Amino acid sequence: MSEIRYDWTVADAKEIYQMPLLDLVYKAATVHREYHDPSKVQISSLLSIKTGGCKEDCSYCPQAARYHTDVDVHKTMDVEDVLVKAEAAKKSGANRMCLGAAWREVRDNSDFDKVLNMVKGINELDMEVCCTLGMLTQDQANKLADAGVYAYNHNIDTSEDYYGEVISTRTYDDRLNTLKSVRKAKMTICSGGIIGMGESIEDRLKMLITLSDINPHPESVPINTLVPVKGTPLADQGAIPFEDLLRMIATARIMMPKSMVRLSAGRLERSTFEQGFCFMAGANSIFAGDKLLTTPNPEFNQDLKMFDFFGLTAMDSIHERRKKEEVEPVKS
Ligand code: SAM
Ligand code: DTB
Ligand code: SF4
Repeated sequence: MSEIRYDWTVADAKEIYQMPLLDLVYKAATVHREYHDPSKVQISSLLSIKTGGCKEDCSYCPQAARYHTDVDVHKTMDVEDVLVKAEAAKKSGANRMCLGAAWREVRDNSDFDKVLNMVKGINELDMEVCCTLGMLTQDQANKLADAGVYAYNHNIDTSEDYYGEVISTRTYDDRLNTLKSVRKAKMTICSGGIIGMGESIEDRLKMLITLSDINPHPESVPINTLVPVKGTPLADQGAIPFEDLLRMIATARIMMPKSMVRLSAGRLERSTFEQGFCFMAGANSIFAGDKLLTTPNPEFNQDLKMFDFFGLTAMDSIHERRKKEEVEPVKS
């Protein structure tokens, strides 16, 4: 088994990243198969429960109030409406729901109470719940965990060095502190970032090093490709070559063998074969549904066809895994 390491250096990461492309993919695929069933991909459905009007200045984000984008701003949805959406997602095959809110941080108010009730309701549908709501205090993290949140998504987005080029209204340490609270509350950590914001390859690798310094590694690592949105400062940022995405996925897989690596935003720009290459190189999670938070994503049926084509099937939710473990025969 490949060793789980928490001491990767920039030189190590570069050595991996720069391998001949097919050797890199082969190595990543080998590590992937040591720790995961390569036929299984986790499918999450994403729902924006509060859209736009955010006071942060994340320069990639269409939901920051200060940029003039076309997002349909709406206040926090009602619990019943969210549960209707969750049921619909379940009917179409999703067993995991991720709730996103355009907040800098969670406030202890009636909106937070609503979120706690959404989480309880979605768990009652036997679906796994993930939230991404911005920064948290320890008390808020504990409350989310008690309500049944399985994973908390909080991206570090890029390297510490490049962070100031992208966001000025919070620090890298603010993000890392929330991740500490998430772990302490016993939720699983989902943290990754975005490539294609003008950062260097070294910045991307440094981001992976920060993530792989977390012990144990984040259970889930989303790799987003920037979706350039009109009105944001990064609207005219050019597209990155597919090779960059593939190398990034493979390097993340090798550095964090046990983590789920999510082929996140940006799939609409990638062909079926390019996505297949990413699954080969260790990606084993996607967001499905025709919308991410505010931007388009491939149609669900198109993804199902792609899964059939590659012989992939959906991974069980935590509820399903727990049930199966319960019924497994006791070994003598
Ligand atoms: N407001 C919360 C926060 O910032 O943590 C939660 C929602 S926020 C939209 C979740 C993540 O979406 C961000 O951390 C960022 O990594 C990703 N994201 C936002 N806009 C994006 C874009 N245009 N392209 C790719 N990823 C994006
Ligand atoms: C993550 O890493 N990517 C998702 C999720 N976590 C919440 C969000 C992507 C958002 C892309 C831009 C949008 O749709 O607004
Ligand atoms: Fe707000 Fe999150 Fe968008 Fe930043 S990424 S502007 S915190 S919604």
